[in-house]
Amino acid sequence: MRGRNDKVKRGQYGLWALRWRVGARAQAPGTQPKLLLSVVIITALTMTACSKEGSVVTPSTAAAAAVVKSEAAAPPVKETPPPDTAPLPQIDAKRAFEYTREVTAFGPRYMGSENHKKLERYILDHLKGDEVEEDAFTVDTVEGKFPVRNIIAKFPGKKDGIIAILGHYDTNYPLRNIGYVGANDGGTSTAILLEFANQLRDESKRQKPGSGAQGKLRDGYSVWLVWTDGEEAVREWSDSDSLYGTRHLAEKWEKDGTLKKIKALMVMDMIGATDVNILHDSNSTAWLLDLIYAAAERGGYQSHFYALGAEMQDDHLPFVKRGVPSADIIGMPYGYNDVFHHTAQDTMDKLSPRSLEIVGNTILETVRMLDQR
Ligand code: 1BN
Ligand code: ZN
Repeated sequence: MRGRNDKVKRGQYGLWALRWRVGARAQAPGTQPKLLLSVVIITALTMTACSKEGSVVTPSTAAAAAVVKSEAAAPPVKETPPPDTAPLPQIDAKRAFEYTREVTAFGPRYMGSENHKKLERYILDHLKGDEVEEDAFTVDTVEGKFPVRNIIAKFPGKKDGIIAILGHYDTNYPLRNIGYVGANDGGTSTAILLEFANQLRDESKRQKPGSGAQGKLRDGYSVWLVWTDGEEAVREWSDSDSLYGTRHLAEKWEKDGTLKKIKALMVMDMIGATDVNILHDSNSTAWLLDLIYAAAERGGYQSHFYALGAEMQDDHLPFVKRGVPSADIIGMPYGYNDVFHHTAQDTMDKLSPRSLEIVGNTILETVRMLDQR
């Protein structure tokens, strides 16, 4: 990305605007090298053809020359894959928005709080009947000890490998007394995962009746949804004061061999702001960002992706550091100049179901595309 675009520094957190060099509108990042490559190939072919034109062609040699020429010009026989006509996945955006409202209505949900416990119960109640694992431990921080709990719902697939989708449910401890409710930051990530769980559950119900497949394995990879805890700092964001839940989970999954099975890991964060802008994060894995962009294009959502870039620290980092293909899908800036982020103004009125739909459909489409690899 850095080599391909002009960056213009903007605002806090080192956000940069990306000005694409090819064409007026943003290009899918993965398409530019291919375009360049085809230009090189076409030029080489044309130059070969031109050098032949210098030789003398007599009537007796004309037919043979024509054959040679047509053979030279014949394109290599290639199997063209059939166009992808699969319907775009469609989440229930109104329902996801209602989940966001219910989660936000608990109030501040910082680690160790009663509201945090209520929210854990709310998530687990939604996952009744699913395969759920909890990763619970205690963390020692500069503000004291806190219980931390990652909640993992597993939707097993026929293919060997895991697609993990993560989103944090905690809100900020330092903001506990200012009426901070984190509608977008914590609320939308919790809600979209609940909606993904509904979709993955329905997927098995939609399997062919009589095939014996209902309620069993999905057609692609296993999908694991992870409601992460302790993403936020308890005092001030730093390597040691942040990402408590995922630092623990990544270490655990490294030890038990899970990390090696993860084909892709995607983090949902602050995805619900009206007219959402998903950042292009340079800490994320390039091919996965490109695939997500291709999925967004299938839905006509690409104008909501990658207009701005930054180097994000988020729940994907502990996995990036261990070589897992990972992407942070984060909507920033949140409000003009990011004014709603980590303030008491992070409330429901700043959000829109349409943004949940755009990001939700794109991520489920990405899962479908990953399943085909
Ligand atoms: C995302 C949501 N983050 C925190 N809450 C990560 C982040 C860290 C975002 C620093 C911006 C700056
Ligand atoms: Zn936050």
